[in-house]
Amino acid sequence: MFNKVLIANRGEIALRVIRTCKELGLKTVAVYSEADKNSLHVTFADEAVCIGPTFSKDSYLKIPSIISAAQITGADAIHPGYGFLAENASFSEICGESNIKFIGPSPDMISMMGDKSAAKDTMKKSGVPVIPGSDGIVPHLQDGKKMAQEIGYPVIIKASAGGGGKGMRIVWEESEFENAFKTAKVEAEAAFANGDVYIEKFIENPRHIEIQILGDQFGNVYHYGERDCSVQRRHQKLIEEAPSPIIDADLRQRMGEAAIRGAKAVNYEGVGTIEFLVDKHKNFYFMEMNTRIQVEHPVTEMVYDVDLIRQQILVAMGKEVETLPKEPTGHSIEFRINAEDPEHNFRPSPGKIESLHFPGGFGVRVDSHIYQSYVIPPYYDSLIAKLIVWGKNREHAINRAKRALEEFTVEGIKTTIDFHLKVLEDERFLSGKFDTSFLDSFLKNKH
Ligand code: MV4
Repeated sequence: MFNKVLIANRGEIALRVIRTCKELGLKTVAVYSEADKNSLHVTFADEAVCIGPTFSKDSYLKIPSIISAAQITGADAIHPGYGFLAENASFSEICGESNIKFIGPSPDMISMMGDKSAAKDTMKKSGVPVIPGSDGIVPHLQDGKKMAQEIGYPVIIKASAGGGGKGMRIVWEESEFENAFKTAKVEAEAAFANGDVYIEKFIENPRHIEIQILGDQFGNVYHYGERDCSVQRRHQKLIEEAPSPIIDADLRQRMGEAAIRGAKAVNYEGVGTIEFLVDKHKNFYFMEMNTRIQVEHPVTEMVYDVDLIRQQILVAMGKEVETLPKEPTGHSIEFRINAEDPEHNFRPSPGKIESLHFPGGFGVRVDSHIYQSYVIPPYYDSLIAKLIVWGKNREHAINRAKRALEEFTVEGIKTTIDFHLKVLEDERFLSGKFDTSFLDSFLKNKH
């Protein structure tokens, strides 16, 4: 058990966690960088500690400062949110050694899932479908070439320490293999200090579908259906929804069962996400597992009527899951409102919010840390708000999203609000027939 939670994060997720902590009767401690002294998470937490200068590496990523902040305030648990230290095995380990409950997985679990090749191997061994490819990492060029020929082109070379799209190379034919293999290794070494790569069949135009799971300390693992995250640009998700327009009850059950099988095989505890690629024949394949709460968790919350952060904290306390999954009800869509200029390649648009109005009404949720006159600093993530709508069905949710986006006013900076309204006019989005290539072609045609 614990009584006081330090939130090792900033922005909307810090607020999101503080809200649930308050509802659980837990005391909260915010940490902040010098650039964030006027942030809402600082205002809304019971206590706040400045942990260092502006740059993340000197503050939100500085483990000794965060542990000290917990010790000074008597916080006996740390919630890492997403990003920053959420999937840092050393941080999880140091929390444990400092007698602070890390609200997230063990260091070993984080390390294993962070090693994409090892994670895939574990899933395969537990009976989860994986993308055909090399068994583990491929150290030598010649073996890789042979492997690729066996798999059949196109193939994709992935950095084992990568994930989220970093250090990937698609190879369409054998003549390109040598160059791709070498550059992939060099890039992986430069980016992750680990040049290990593995090879897979390249699945063309897949959908990105992820299953939300939740495990407790008694070995129970539940799944809360899927989220469709196919609307992305450069591996940055912009729109997510639940349920997926292409998943029926039968496929949901099969993907859910596969995810649970994988999670049980590693005794997974807490919230986690199993990412799958789904091909045009609706075959699904394990891609990666994320051992954190995700940005897009609210769409699952809306259709499963569950507070996932609350469940995450309860299971970290050693309690049983309160809200067991039933069938999803209605449809939910999340729109990421970023301080970016879609007219100029989504370049960051930090600065002062001169005027602000949040949409409201039935079925509309806004998770955000911004307020009128707040100055968005240029140093961190550009996410300034998440608009989450719920409707009785997809069409209802889309109509509600249109009116909510029209109500949403942010002046002083550029945002993705109008961009989302344009996507909501696109026939492919409206029909639900889109894949991970949708946004690129949408942007090519219209802008
Ligand atoms: C793939 C793939 C096709 N085939 N693997 C992108 C993020 C990283 N986690 C893995 N990714 C992909 N892996 C095989 N074997 C296509 C992608 C991919 C992608 C996946 C999900 C969402 C958007 C994407 C955009 C480009 C590539």
